[in-house]
Amino acid sequence: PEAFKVLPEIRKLLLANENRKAQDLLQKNFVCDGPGSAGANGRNAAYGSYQVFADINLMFDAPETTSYYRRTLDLDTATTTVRIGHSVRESFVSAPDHVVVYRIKAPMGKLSFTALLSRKENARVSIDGDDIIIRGQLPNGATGPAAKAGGVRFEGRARIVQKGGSIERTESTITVLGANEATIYFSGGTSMFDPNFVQHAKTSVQMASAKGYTALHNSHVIDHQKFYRRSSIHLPLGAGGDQPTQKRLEMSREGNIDPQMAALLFNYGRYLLIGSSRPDSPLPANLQGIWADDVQTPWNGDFHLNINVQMNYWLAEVCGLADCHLPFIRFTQRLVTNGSKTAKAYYNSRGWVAHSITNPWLFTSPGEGASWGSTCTGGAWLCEHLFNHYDYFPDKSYLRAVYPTLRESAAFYLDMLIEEPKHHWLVTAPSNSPENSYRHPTDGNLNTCMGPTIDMQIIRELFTNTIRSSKDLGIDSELRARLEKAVVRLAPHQIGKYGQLQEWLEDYEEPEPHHRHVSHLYGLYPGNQISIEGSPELAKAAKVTLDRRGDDATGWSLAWKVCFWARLHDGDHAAKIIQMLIRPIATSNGGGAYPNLFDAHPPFQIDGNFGVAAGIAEMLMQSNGKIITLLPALPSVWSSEGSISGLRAVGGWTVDFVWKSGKVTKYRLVGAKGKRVNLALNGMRRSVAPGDWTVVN
Ligand code: FUC
Repeated sequence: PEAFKVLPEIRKLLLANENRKAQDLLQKNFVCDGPGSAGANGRNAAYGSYQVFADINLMFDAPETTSYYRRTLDLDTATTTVRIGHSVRESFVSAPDHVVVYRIKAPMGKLSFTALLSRKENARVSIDGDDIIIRGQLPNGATGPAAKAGGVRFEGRARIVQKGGSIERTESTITVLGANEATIYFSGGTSMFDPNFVQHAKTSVQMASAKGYTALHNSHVIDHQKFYRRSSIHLPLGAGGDQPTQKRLEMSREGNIDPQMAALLFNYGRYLLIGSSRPDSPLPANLQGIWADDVQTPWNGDFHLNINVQMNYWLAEVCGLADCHLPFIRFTQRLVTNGSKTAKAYYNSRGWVAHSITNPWLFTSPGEGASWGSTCTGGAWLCEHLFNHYDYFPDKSYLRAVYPTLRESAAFYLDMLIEEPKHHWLVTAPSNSPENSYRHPTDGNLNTCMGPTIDMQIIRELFTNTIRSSKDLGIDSELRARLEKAVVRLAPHQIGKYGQLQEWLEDYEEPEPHHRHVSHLYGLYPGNQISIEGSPELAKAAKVTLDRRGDDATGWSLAWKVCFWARLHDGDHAAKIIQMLIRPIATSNGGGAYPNLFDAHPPFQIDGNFGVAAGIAEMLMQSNGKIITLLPALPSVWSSEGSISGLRAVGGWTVDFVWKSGKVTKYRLVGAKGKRVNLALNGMRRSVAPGDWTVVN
């Protein structure tokens, strides 16, 4: 709680170029109180771990021996189907009815199985009337008497309704005998956000079983398609389009060109966001979305703030899922209270700050390791999402609600920035370029530094957005004036000795030139500070940086590179990286895809799935508030023909278009009446108003 007392000393050392000593002092003091994320093993610590609720196990009496097996996930109806011989199993998760539904149909009364609920730890199973119940409580990570109260409580129940045959119950299982059909309804909840979770699970199961499979499925499909059908994509058909996904991955590895695989990735990303971040979800999508399959999820299935959780939401606005962005926006607002305490304790600053990791309990301190855990722009990066939501669909009442979060973040940096001695630029100190190290001329390899490029880019954007917000709202002119003075004094982009964009304030050598983080290209994507047209020198330097980093990487890093190459208008390079992102993981040493297309860091991390969907959108359309560009980075293998509809552009536009032989043949822009926007297509520019389809000659 008194870390701020050593802050002057750390800064003094950094200003004197004594970076090793500064880092040593930081390591001792700029860490959290307690075990933090417990070395990414936090399920029994206060930090916790996102975890699987329970498994439903079905043990079949007479498993069919068959050569016919087909398993599908229909993205348009969000329904999975498994056909084994003559039996069919279908399942879906219904948001409107709060249930998991699983139906098995078998011919001629041949269906016999025993169902049970299970969980590795912290749970008990019992029968309550018609239902199997699983309930329990997680530890709270406390020691001594405080441990007794325990942590999150949970309860779920499953009901089975059969047609034909009979049902038998033991103390903890339900057996179906000789049925034609059986449907399992499961609902569960936790005490975390719902004090009535027990009753709600019970009511949901009762109501769902009364409503029945078909009616539930209808409501589910209507609800899902409200989101899913907002955009659609068509890319040229390649060989392999009708093969199972796993086979298509293998064929792609062998060099087969299958452009529709990218269409599938685009749709899958949207599907996953709709499934894991509904407008009313209490939490944003975590490192695995919601698809944890164990009690100790990798990295606790938490929210990493140095790329991961942000990447989860890169597709939200552009793909027409702005309302799925809301859980993340609300979560960011909720960080402010703890973040203000952290700002005081570590920096004696006003405003709020969050560092590299956070969790459902709104952790904002540095992590337990200062080298990775003390990045000080985690919270500011989140603020970009708050502003983007406004930029895509300007709505002043929304801006008014989120503005305090931006203002307080900006206030933090106004207090914490210091002047570096060489150029008198304003810089963060202490900080680091996320997870990467540099070679100090005399002190060896280090992380701790002043003013890494990414910090400067994020703060420049935060200040600019706060200035614009205060203008749009007509408030806070005094703060605005301070921000306007400070923003021009932030350390600028610098080009280093290799022609690369510098990652640090000094042109240090890198011990790991192929490091997965490419933080200093934040300004290229998702930021808008580097562009081919606006800053060609910097765009060139960004390209050198990417070439020096190399193409190969793991999950999210590959997805980020797709976005970078799209912004550099090199569609072929972006397509090449997509090809790497779908390498079957079994044969890849680095990143790739699991047979169900989950992205592999490895292990499974969902950010890459979301990031690549955003990258594909970026290859087809880019917008920055000044101009909308169609087909900025169309790879030659997609150029023969294609179409996309329902993309959203900054300023409240919906964009549909069709192309043939690499040229846009028609487009349609929907936007507010009376508005105009600049549109770039086929090497031309025109100012357009909202309207119906326009054919391009
Ligand atoms: C960041 C990355 C790691 C991993 C973790 C969850 O810290 O550097 O590679 O993705 O988040």
